[in-house]
Amino acid sequence: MVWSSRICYRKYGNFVDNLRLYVRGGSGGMGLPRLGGQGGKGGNIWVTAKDGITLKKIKDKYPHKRFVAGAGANSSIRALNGGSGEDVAIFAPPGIVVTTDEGAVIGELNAEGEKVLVAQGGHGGSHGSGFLPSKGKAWHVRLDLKLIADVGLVGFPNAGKSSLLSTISHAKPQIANYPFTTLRPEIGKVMYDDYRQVSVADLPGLIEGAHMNKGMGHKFLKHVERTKQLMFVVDICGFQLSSKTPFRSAFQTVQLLTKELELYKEELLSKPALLVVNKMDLPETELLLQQLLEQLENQDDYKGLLPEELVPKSSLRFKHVVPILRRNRGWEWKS
Ligand SMILES: Nc1nc2c(ncn2[C@@H]2O[C@H](COP(=O)(O)OP(=O)(O)OP(=O)(O)O)[C@@H](O)[C@H]2O)c(=O)[nH]1
Ligand SMILES: [Mg+2]
Repeated sequence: MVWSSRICYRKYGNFVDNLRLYVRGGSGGMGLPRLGGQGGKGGNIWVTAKDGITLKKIKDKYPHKRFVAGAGANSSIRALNGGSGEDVAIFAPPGIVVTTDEGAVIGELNAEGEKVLVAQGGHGGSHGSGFLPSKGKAWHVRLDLKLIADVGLVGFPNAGKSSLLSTISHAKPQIANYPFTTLRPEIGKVMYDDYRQVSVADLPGLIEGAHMNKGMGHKFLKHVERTKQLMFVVDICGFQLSSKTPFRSAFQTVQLLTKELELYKEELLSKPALLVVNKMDLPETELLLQQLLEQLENQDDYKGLLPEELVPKSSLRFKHVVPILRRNRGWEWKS
């Protein structure tokens, strides 16, 4: 690998893929021994799946990360049965697993509306408990975004994502010279000599307007959300979906991919990213590569290459830019 780190780099780490919260169910209310009155039950705490929420939003909105449900009312002469304490709902994105601090699974949220009880309220005091209430459950829980893979391949159709995965792992994705060959994610495991493993998700190609559900749209972008790092793959010769759509150069495809991620969820751009420049074995690509590197280093100077509304607000800075080429058998890092 030769072309490492020519381009330098924003700070990463804004993307939140897990969160630790303190939750406490409400205490029960006191019973009333004299009249046999029952105290109210303490409120529960639920984690409820809601689209459009991210773990980062929860963190920003509740920096203390502490949730306490309402206490049950004491039994009184006027209200022998004390009222229940108020429940608390913590809204979280679908696609998370809720665990204890030790990692035991409490529940999973896969679709909007599903909910998991994370802290039960205490019982109200009653005859059975000598009219003394109990406290609510108090502990830490974790919300973990379910990652489909460590690395997600992000690129326009036909860029060579599946080809790359088939070379670096044992996965056998379908490869063909037409767009939208890959219709669903496929995971390949890359094993290093020291037995470390990295999982790489081959994802369906992305097109302009994906954030508005064009092409594979949301389905695709949702998977990008569930990877730790992004690996952009671009065809050095550029991309044209059809004769009716404009031709896009490699640099423009990088900008457009960035824009689609930005429009879908800006947070995605804070993941560490790598750029693979593919098909460097094709003729006259050396010059195109030089041009691409120049454009990546001075992105602001080349904003005018796309209509303003298609240019990302801030450019993505890649940790590495890696040109690769295909030789007779397999792929090689360009050297
Ligand atoms: N010359 C050359 N062709 C390549 C290279 N990598 C991939 N291809 C060809 O490009 C075409 C598309 O490859 P795929 O791997 O299917 O592309 P993809 O990005 O997975 O495409 P979608 O699944 O449609 O998004 C195939 O015909 C590949 O043989 C390369 O490094 N050099
Ligand atoms: Mg593919």
